[in-house]
Amino acid sequence: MQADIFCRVVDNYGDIGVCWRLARRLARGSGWDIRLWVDDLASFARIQPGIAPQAARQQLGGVDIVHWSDAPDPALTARDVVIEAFACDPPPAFVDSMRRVHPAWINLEYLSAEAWVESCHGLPSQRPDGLVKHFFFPGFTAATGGLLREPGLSAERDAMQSSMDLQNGFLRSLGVDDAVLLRRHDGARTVSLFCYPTAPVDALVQALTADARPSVLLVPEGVAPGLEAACAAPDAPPLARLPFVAQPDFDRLLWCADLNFVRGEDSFIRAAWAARPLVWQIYPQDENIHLEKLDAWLARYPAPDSAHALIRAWNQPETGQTAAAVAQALAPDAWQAWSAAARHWDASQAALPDLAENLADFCADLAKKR
Ligand code: TRH
Repeated sequence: MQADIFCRVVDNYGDIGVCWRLARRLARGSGWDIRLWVDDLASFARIQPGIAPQAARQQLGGVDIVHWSDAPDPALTARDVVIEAFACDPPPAFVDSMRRVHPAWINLEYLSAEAWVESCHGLPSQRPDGLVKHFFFPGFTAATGGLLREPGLSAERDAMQSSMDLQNGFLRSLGVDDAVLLRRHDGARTVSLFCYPTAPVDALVQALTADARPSVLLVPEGVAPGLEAACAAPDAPPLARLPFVAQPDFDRLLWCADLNFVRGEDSFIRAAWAARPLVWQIYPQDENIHLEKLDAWLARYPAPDSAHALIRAWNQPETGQTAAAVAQALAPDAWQAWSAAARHWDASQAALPDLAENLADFCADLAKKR
């Protein structure tokens, strides 16, 4: 199959994060010839070392990367499949070329746990010009498009999580100093934090400082800039700042942590695949629409009430509940229950076909009907 994936970076890193992961998964896993069109190569370069932000065209990871500029190369025309991520509208000239070949046209939607997704997944939209666009919804059930998960992920994760030396060697390679690694070795809880500026991080630091079990914090550079001040308090957890790393190393970071605070869409799913307790900060939307999406996911997430309460507090900092909620969720019995639920959540999701397999099958079916 020859496919074009179109990605417009709205903000943050999730749009390119999802598209890059999908492109690599289809190129490597399904052997597709993938052309990935990206408008903002600077954001791409932040999460993928080796990306040249000025290059009109480059190859990386078996993917042909096209800078989606205002004047796309007219020689680049539609082939078998067009994947439009998050309704980003491919260039008009490219859509003209689609009218000549009538490719499978997929609109890859944002992830939601809401029930209506199942009834919309896979539906066609017939356009006046004769082209048909199909809506492909990621999701948590077999009645959706599923979630991206590479084969062999569980085994690689289990190997790393079973070895403190492997983990500390990896963290040392990211610049984490020996004092922090020693604390981990002595049983400190490792907390990773990837959040939006609105997250109540001071309350988190306060609760971790008060907790019987010491913690260490691993935080990417630029995230929660006020954290250095909060962690300067007596007995506060030491803070290790990390560089932005490529997605496979970001996965390894999540696997090294006991508790992962994540955000958006892609890191949220990658933390689930770490099979460890996670706190999700959902991408904020107007009129609190994001809280409905959060509740829809919490209804599926089999963690104890104390974990649900912490996740809600984290997404509604104005309620001032975070510090108390952290203490309750980390209490030994609650923590054990949450850890078991995290393993169950990963295993139950791992049993479903991954999004790339579902997408490849979906496009193969469409090709048969052409
Ligand atoms: O960056 P985000 O907040 O992106 C968001 C969401 O995708 C949201 O759905 C979307 O509406 C909004 O953008 C526009 O969070 P997310 O989804 O976790 O994407 C971050 C990506 O960055 C993810 O693929 C992981 C990757 N990453 C790395 O590869 N290395 C790193 O060091 C870090 C910190 C992140």
